[in-house]
Amino acid sequence: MKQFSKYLRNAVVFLLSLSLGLIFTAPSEAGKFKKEYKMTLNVGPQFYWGMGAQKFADLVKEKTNGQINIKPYWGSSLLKGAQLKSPQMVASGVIDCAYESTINSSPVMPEMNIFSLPFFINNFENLDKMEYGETGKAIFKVMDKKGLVGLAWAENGFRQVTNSKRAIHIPADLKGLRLRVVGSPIFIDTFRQLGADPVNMNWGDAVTAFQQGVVDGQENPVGVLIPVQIWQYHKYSTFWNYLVDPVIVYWNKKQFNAFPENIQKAIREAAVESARFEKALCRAGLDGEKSLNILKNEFNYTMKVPEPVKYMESKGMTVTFLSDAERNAFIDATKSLYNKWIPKVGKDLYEKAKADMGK
Ligand code: X2X
Repeated sequence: MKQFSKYLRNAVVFLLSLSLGLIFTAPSEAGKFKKEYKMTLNVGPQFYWGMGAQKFADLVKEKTNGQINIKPYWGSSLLKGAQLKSPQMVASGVIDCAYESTINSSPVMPEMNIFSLPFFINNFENLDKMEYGETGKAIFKVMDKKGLVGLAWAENGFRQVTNSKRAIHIPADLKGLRLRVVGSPIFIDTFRQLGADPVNMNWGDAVTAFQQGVVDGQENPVGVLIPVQIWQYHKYSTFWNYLVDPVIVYWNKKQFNAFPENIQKAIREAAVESARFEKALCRAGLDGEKSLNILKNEFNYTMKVPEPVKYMESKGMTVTFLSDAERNAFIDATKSLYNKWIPKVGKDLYEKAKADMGK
């Protein structure tokens, strides 16, 4: 009798797990997806942008009931640090998806330089108007032609200059400073125009260059400056919002379009939700209470550095903000770059961006 009830119990457990298995993995779905989807990004998990990418991977897993597993490859490790190669690699399908900066895509898609025109966008409001307006649509179209599906707008942020020599108020203060910049040509053009001595370097090499004092300075947003503890190398920072670096969540087009609709929907939603979180991290303390409240109320997340400027000052940095006159001096000094760069960006796109911003 005892033996029989044990048999019966085992049979019931077996049948139950079989039916559960059938419910959760319909046989037609089995084996349909890769074990791992590779995601590239240029920074590590401790950066705000990296935290957003991790959230994307987590949300995709959750929203697809574990069917789609994304593995982040930090620090452009799949590209051996060559941060400007991500769009080609995702377009060719060697890498499945990316949580990548527009700067890093701009050599392949020159239209992305719209965000790098010096002193063009100025603030978060203008940026949002562009991303969610005609400019954003046009950029996603450009990506589509390259074999990429744009899923959401995240952020690296408005870039601020830091250096070990002096506070920068006017273009003359930049004279002769050796500055590490990203290998996207508009950066070399801009800093040469301003009288500095810019040098191209991948981010992976840049940190070593800061440590060794090979360069005097660099430029990056607070979402990078704080995690990398820039005060260890540079005492001075000028918050000039001279250009902005959005991050786009994107996927190989062929692969994305082959996903069933419910998977596509889940991935899109995860991209948008993670980007909202990530943008709020990057803007926290720079847009009043707005992003801090988004983090608290929507994501139950308390920002570790709610006041980035004060925090950098508390680490011994001198943070400079430009007066209108100082700002105008930079605008005048970089104006001529527009003649060269608007044709590369495309006059149409430039006009769309101006219209989006109401300029
Ligand atoms: O290389 C940079 O400066 C960084 C980390 O901001 C980008 O990837 C564009």
